[in-house]
Formats: sequence, structure tokens, C-alpha cells
Amino acid sequence: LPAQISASLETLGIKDQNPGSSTGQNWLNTSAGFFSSLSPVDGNKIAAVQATDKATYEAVIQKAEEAFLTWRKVPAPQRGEFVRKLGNELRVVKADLGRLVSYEMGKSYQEGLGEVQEMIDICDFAVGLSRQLYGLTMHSERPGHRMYEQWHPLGIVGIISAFNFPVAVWSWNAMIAWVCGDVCIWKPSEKAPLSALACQHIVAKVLRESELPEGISCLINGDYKVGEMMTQDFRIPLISATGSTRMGKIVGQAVAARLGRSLLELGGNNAIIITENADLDIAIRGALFGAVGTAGQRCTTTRRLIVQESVYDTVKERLKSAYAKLVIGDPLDEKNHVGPLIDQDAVKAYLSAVEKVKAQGGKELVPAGVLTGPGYESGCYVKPCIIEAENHFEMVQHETFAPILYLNKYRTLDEAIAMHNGVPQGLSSAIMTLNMREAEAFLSAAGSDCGIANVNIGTSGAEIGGAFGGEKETGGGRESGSDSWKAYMRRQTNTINYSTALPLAQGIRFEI
Ligand code: UN1
Repeated sequence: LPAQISASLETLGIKDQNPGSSTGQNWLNTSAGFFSSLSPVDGNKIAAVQATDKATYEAVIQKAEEAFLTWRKVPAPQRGEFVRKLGNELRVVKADLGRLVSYEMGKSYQEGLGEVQEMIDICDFAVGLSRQLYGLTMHSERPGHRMYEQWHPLGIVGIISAFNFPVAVWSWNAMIAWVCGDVCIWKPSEKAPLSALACQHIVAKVLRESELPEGISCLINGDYKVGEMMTQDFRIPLISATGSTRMGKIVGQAVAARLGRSLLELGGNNAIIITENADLDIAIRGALFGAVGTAGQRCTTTRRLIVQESVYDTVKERLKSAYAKLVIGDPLDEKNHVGPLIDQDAVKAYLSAVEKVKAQGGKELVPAGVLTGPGYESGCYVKPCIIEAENHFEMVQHETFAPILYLNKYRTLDEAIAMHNGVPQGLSSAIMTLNMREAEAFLSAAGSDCGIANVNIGTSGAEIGGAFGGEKETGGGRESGSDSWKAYMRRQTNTINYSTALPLAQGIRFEI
């Protein structure tokens, strides 16, 4: 392994080839064997991780249930204090964790750091929230009665996260769930288990130092079968899952079958409308980072550009020259803009999408391709490409997790909005315009149908303070900021009679 990576693993407490034995849950002892974490950066095996078997899963559930009995009684501001300490630990390890995320997942080091910063930000948010889990009071219709609502912890929250944000998305869920009084079981992507182990170590350390039960934070590892143990488990009232729409449909149905709750944050097919009134400098920069950042592997990645015909050729030319300047390579080397895809399956999916869209009539403006030669030995580096394609083409309707940008032309804004909304997904969206009427139309009830709608900002890179998620096949869930915390608690309506009579609601008379 590169020396810097070995040093970071050491700092993060992942010292040997079998880090599963030191997850901070030392009582874990699994018979399910090991699986490897491979880096798409250079193809190296970073380490082997222990998979979770059924018996271990049962032990985890028991620990979590036990911990919940204590944790739910800890006052919320004190739970916030625990999260504050976690945020401080994350500040200390930011560079090491950012580097591990970059090496294990393939995003640029800057984006790895950004991801850890997102974790720190949500910690700060959750600390404040721990004193603001507000309920409402109502006026009772009966004399001498008081009515109010309060929010109680739910219990165990199951978190299923994806490879592309291997740590931040977990933290949006876990930090909020913890101040809400829940305990968490995390099933990270089997493509990025070490980043998750590193987080588990950090949490385990703070739990020990705070003399809190270790079951507050649990980690289980493996493929979808491990996730299934949670989705089918009635002891887990809430499953929060982030990933593909395909995965979300399976999870959502399994959880619904037992009438559990799920919070789904699934695929996006995000577009930017560039109008004739756009500041083109901003539009091009926004589209570029949106389309090629994280090598097109964000759920918020810009996949479609819908451009007004009078500026279409200019946008096309400027994009082409911007793409020509992109440097593809080792994401830990800061002069590179684009790193690898997560694995060779992702490369195959990229190639097949390009082939399919071309077969339907798509025209390659910036050609696709897989890079070979020194530095590209992992076989996971691909060229960001731009394809002129119609919105209704099968592949344009579909989320391919790769840097493929589809270009479309429009005449009127109504046409652009219809095209924009004319996909099954509804996560993030943007309009580039300096015209107030256009911007407001895009944000209106008849405008973008997405959970996130921006003006003069690309589709990716949302701040944690807002509710994050989207509509339609994106799954409808909201994570992170605003009042997303309500999904992690149960609401109780309380009516108290302090009078000497017992009047019934709705004026009903019942005498004997
Ligand atoms: C994701 O890709 O699953 O808005 C999350 C963004 C990031 C989070 C993306 N803050 O692009």
C-alpha cells in the first residue's frame, strides 16, 4: 500500500489485515468469513473485513436493544454532548479519514476531505438540534384540559449506505438518530467497508470514554443478504437506506411488508436548465463540477443539460473545451480532476450505457473511453463524456453511475421544465438564469418536481442544513437538516384532564 495510506490506517486504528476483529465490538466473533476491500485507485487489496453471520447479527441486535434501554433515558442535550465529542474527534482525524475515503472509494482527496467536513457539520447541527426537538401544544376543546405532543425515540435505526459517500451519509443518519435517542446498526456498502470500520472505531472510542453502552453504535458487514436481515427484522422500527432505486424498491417493500418505516434516498437523474439569460461562466463551471465531480458517482450528479437553443452552440463549445482540460488520474494527486469509477462492473455499465444511447441515435460530442497504461492499471478510469441525446431515450431516463452528460436543446421554458420533469427520478435540479421570472417559475409549484431545486448553482454539493432527498423513484425520504429528525422519532399526542369533570370530546353524552 502507498506509505501515506498505511500511515492513515494506523492512525485510524486499522492495523492488520483482519480489522474485522477490532471493530470496537470485540465481542463479535463471526463465522461468515472475510471479504476484501479493493482500491479502484491502483487495484490494491487494502484489507480483508469480516462478514456478519446470522448469529453475530443476533448478538448485535441484543447489544443494541440493551443499549437503547439506557440511551432513551439520557436527556437529549446530554446525547448531544456525545455527538459534540464525536465531531471533535472527526476534526482530529479529518485528513486521515478523508485520505482513506479517497483511496477506498476513488473520489478526489479534496472531496474526501469535503465528505468528512460534511460529517463534522452534521455533528454541529445535531448538537444544536438536541435542544430543539420541539413538539407543539394545542388548545383542547374541553375545559380544564391540556393537550400537547412530544417526540420520543423510536428504538433501533438500521442504516444502509452506498459506496459513493461511504461515511457522510451514515453520519447524517446516525448523528440525528443519536440525539433523538435511537441506537444505530449500520450496514455500509461492501465496496467501502474500511471507511465504515474507521468511523466505528472513532465512535467506539468516544462511547468508551463517555462510559456509554457500546451497542449505541453497531456495524454489520457484508452484501445485500446482511442488509436483508435488517429489513425483515421487526425489532428495527426504521430502516434508512441510501442507494439505487433497484435496491430501494426491494428494501421499501420488505420493510412495508412488516409495516415498518423506511426512509429512502435513491437514484437521481438531475438536470440543469441553462437559459438564454444565464451567466455562462457560472453555468459552465456548475455543470462541469456537477457532471464530472466524484467521477459522476453522486446521486446528485448532473446527468442532463437542457439548453436554450440560442445559447446551445456556445454552451456546447465551451463545455468541449472545458472537458479537454480535465486531467484524469490518481485522486490523491491534487492536480488530477477526475478519479476512477468504483470497480470494473461500473466501467462495464458506463460502456454499455454509451453503446445503448448511441444505438438509439445519441451523438458523442466528447467521446467515451477507458484509460489504459501507467497509472490506470486498476482498469477503473474512464473518460467523462458528453452525448447529444433525446430526453426520452432509454439511457437518458436511467441513472448510470458514471460521468456521462446528456445534452438537450429547448425553445420555451415550459418545454424545458416538461423535459426536466420528464424522467422517473426527482432528486436534484437547477436553473441557470439571471432572469427573475424564469428562476421563480422554475421554483414554483409548476416548476421543478425535485426535492432540491437550485438557482445558479449546480445540482450536487448540497449543504447539510437542508432536508436532503427527492420525489418519485428517488423514494420520498428526507435526511440530514431541517426537520428531517422527525422521521427518527415517534410522535405522541397527550391530553391531560386537570378538572373535576370528565367531559367527552365532540360533546358526546354518556351517562349511567
Ligand atoms: C449522495 O450522492 O448520495 O449534495 C449524497 C451532495 C452531497 C451528498 C450526496 N452533499 O452532492
